[in-house]
Amino acid sequence: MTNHEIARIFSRIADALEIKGENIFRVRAYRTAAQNIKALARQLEDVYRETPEKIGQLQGIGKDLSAKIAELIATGGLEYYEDLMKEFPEGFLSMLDLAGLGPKKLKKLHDELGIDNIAQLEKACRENKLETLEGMGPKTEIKLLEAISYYRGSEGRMLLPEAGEYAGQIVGYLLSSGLFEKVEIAGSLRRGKETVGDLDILTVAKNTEKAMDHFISYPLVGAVIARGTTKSSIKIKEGPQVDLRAVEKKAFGAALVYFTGSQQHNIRIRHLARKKGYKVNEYGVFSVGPRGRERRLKASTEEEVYKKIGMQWVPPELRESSGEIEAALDGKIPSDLVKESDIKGDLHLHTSETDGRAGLEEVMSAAEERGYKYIAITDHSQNVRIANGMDKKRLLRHLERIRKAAEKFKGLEVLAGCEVDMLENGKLDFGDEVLRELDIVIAAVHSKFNLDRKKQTDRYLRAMDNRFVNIIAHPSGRLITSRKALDLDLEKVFRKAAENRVFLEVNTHGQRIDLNDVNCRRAVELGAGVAINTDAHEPAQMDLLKYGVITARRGWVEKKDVLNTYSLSKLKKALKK
Ligand code: DGT
Ligand code: CA
Ligand code: CA
Repeated sequence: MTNHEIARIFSRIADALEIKGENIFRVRAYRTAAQNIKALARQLEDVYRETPEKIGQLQGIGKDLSAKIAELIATGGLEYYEDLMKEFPEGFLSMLDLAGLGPKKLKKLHDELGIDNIAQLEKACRENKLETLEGMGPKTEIKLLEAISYYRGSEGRMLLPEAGEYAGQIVGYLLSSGLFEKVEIAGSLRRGKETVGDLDILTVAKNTEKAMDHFISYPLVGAVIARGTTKSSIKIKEGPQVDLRAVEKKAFGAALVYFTGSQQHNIRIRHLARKKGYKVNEYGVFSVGPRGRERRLKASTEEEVYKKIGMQWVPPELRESSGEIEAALDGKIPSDLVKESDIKGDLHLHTSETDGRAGLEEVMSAAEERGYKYIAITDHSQNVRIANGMDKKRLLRHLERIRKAAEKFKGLEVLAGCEVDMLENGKLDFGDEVLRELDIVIAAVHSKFNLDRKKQTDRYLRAMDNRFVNIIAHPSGRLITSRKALDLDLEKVFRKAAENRVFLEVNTHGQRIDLNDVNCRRAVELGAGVAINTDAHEPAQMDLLKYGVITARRGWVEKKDVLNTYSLSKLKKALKK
């Protein structure tokens, strides 16, 4: 059971207790525990298997909750949770996944309109029934309808980091058995898509029967969907389906190309191969002689497969049939796509001064541990009240503290910055006399998401005309499962960014991945640069950087396009415009 799943169950329990009107301290205990668990760097399952007592010593997790964690890990379920869920109609609590719908509102909708599931909620919104309730109006209905359509679009798919976590655990489990010669992730996860339907794992097994038995005995299995000698599928309890295939070593490269996809990419590869007299499928590469006689060629690596077809190897992130085939045939695959090891620091980090959960020194040592050359501390400005934003006085004091704390960290340059709110009219939350005190300024939208296209675009353009602005945080404003992008003319924003040397963020926090892959590609095409940041609110979230890197790669972004690959001196020059 992953930390994600445990956290999700705890936060569901908190929701359920809150709806039932139970003691607020109990509700809070579950919520805090869920947050803490999500932020942990290590998997609780591993901690538990090594030293079970340690579970009880985790911050904010008392006796009762640690016993529940132990039950979840040991049995894959939790009786208390299952009983609690039985008190609600089927599908009732999943409405909480809709943006803008918390336990309080949900209770009201249930008590006053008898709404039990998403379909009923949708109907009630369309019939304008919510307007009869206090505190809700036409805007609530529009927002909820939007949220419902987003929820539907992503239903049954995981966010990329969640998929990565599941995959990491199961790959570890497979490798530790010693039954496999090779284990490789394929499918949409290998391509780095922002949402992933199911997991695909390709292997070479030493003994297929034993290997398949080991796979279907994965402790977290909810159901075995199929058990064969070359292919088996399981469904993880409360988790995704996992398809595992075992292939021959000499066909591994061909199989990896096939199962990595995308399907469109594969179709084109097969077509090109045929024109050259080859046949390519999941079983290998074959030369097709006269009278259709086939001879199997060696295809143990992907490189061999692409080479046979007369093209360059294509990085998995580019395999979406969006120009990579032509580029590979011409030898024009970008040679220096950004990679994780190019990143020299994270330029968007929060601390407990505003809504982060770690103190300055904790964040700095986490950065040092990751081997970063520099970071930026960028807490919120006053306009973001719910995030405990700082007014001018607090900000100036905070800057002083940042610089003081940084003295202890010799090999790490700490930039004292701020995530400054873009007000509705495009003015920034602080005047130039304050901004000039900052080493780095990130401008961001946290309110007025619904301005019309012209107003929203002008707001961005104006903010970017401020010469102190270095980075635009999460530019599109979307949240993958719950909020659509702002109505914004991104072409204009990207052009302005290029002109004023403002960098556009690829933010990996929560459900953002913003810019997404397509927008990254267009931004860079128009000459703008990007900054890949985690926006971490606790140090463990700094690990999510890799998902920003993979997204940028999907957007054909090269090292030279990324601000936080610069050397420290080049970075400083870029920030002082
Ligand atoms: P997902 O799971 O929806 O996030 O997306 P994928 O790309 O992982 O798709 P999936 O799991 O259905 O299949 C994995 C790969 O296997 C896919 O990317 C390409 C290959 N594949 C599966 N079915 C077909 C097919 O019918 N034709 C072709 N050409 N390739 C296929
Ligand atoms: Ca898949
Ligand atoms: Ca699959």
